[in-house]
Amino acid sequence: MRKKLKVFVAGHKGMLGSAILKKLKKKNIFKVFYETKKNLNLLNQKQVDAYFLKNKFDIIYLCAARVGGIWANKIYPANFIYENLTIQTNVINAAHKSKVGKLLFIGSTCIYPKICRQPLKEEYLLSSKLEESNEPYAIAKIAGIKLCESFNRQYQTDFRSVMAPNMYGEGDSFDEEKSHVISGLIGKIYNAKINNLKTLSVWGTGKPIREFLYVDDAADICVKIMNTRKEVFNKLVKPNLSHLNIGNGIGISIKKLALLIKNIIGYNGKIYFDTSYPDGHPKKVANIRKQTTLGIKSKTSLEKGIKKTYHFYLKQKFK
Ligand code: GFB
Repeated sequence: MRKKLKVFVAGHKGMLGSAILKKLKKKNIFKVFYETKKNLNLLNQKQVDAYFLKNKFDIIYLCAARVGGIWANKIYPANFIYENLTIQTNVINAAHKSKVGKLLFIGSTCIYPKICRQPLKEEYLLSSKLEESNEPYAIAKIAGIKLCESFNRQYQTDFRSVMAPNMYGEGDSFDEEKSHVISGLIGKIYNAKINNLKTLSVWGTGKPIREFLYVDDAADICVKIMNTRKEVFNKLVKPNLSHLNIGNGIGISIKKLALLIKNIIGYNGKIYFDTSYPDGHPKKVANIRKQTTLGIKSKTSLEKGIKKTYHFYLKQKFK
């Protein structure tokens, strides 16, 4: 019987980490490891080094991060840059020191410039100024890509980076202030409906365009990318341009998104746009030609994904 590969999922409680964990557990070729924050503080380099040296993992999914929507990024910039830089530095360095075979680093398409040709190609990275609203987070994630790249160049490690669009789905946070737009609007619109509110505020102008990836599809794409042989993966990237966009390449305006969620929830009040809130990136839609070359694609339509997320929200609320 072939020895099972030892896989560590850092951030297994998060939306993407829990979806990847669920997927990996279904395959019986992996022995999957994960730890609570109490047992393993990823901000503590000594703890991370000791844990990795003790377990000698074959594969690592680095899903642990400080994440949040546009407003969370505005009010907690220090947390976003410090925690993401520290966690990724500790994990990637310890992965090298403990000779981990393969690591996946996950970032988002906010790494691309504020004003940029669309759809966003990997080579547009660092071609001009970043979007102010999430610059600390974006700089941390760009540093994470460069960390993986530099270890690969110097030590021939196989540390891969994928940049996802806005993800949503089961396990998302629905906190009005800190959440991303889909989960934020689901909570707000549901409350407006049950409280019979006449109007509902949507932040910004409603004009920005976003690409949304359902979290189970994101997990499926991540696992498939990690199962891709190194020589096949390395044909798609360059030593100093090693990240890959993942997603579905489909954009929708925030206004159309809000109307879609309003119809799914069955809210009949009026939507107005509160421009005292920022818009963020005018447009963030990824060019996913490299992902497509691998024959990997997302399956869940936005409408179906929102309905599943809404049902998860209700289940959570009334459990
Ligand atoms: O998803 P979101 O918070 O983050 O906002 P970003 C997307 C767009 O939706 C912005 C608008 O234009 C928001 O102004 N919006 C409208 C709302 N109503 C709401 C609402 O009720 N809640 C929220 N959250 N937005 C994030 C980055 O940028 O993208 C993160 O800040 C990360 O760091 C993530 O990169 C993927 O898409 O603007």
